[in-house]
Amino acid sequence: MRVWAVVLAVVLVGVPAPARAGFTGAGFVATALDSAAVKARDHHCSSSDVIGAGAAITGGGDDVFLTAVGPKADLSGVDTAAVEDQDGFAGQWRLYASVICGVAPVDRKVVTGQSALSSSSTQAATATCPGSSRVMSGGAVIVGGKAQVGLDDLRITADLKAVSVTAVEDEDGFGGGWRVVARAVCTATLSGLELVTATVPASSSMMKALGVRCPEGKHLQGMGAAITGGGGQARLTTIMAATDQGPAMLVTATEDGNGYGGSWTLAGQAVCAK
Ligand SMILES: [Ca+2]
Ligand SMILES: [Ca+2]
Ligand SMILES: [Ca+2]
Repeated sequence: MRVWAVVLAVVLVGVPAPARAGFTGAGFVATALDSAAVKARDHHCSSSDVIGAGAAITGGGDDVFLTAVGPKADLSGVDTAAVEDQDGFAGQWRLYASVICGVAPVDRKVVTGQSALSSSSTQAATATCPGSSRVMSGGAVIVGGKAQVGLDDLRITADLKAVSVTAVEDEDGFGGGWRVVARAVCTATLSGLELVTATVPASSSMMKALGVRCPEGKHLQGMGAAITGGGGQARLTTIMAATDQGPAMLVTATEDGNGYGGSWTLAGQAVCAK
């Protein structure tokens, strides 16, 4: 599939580390291709800082949930995890961890928000950047959920002030307690910071995908994605840097195993800066 040709063609973009803060490159690693029920993968930057991160599931179709995506809370690497759904998946699948590397702004700070531990079918958490700082990248983690909660939104607000994460229980629900965590990496010193958002038109197609590119002269710093109208029956499956296409990110989402009759949209977000 062309979408995956784009993902898999991602290459390290190696440019000398600039003295000022900003992007230096992006890359990815993957787990083994097998049918393990739970997978996690870390990734790092060899000679610079983790400034943004993403994740992707391939081969898992509508049977695997993304449960962690984004930079680690201490920014030492990336937080990437996925799990097969409640009735499992016999096929082989892979989890990709995508990292965006650069010279971190000196003032960067990680802010976290989380929902209360409960069995509410939809839960949301927001991480808001303090003062005049704004979001350069974000992340989401589903805690608990036992393979029955899907990621709906890792949304960066239009004013770049916050990361808003929403997750939803699967179609037949989940009786246990779980929570969702939102993570924002914030800075007030990155030059030319802007958010570029693109949206796939509403439809009931089983799978949706799109790429979002930074404007000429700017680099990718972080990524967001959001499903609207999925009724808890569509979930995010890719939020990944695709730097062979220039400074761009790729997002995909898919309906659950028995589909969804409603119409839904998928948005991808690229946080860009000079
Ligand atoms: Ca299944
Ligand atoms: Ca369930
Ligand atoms: Ca369904």
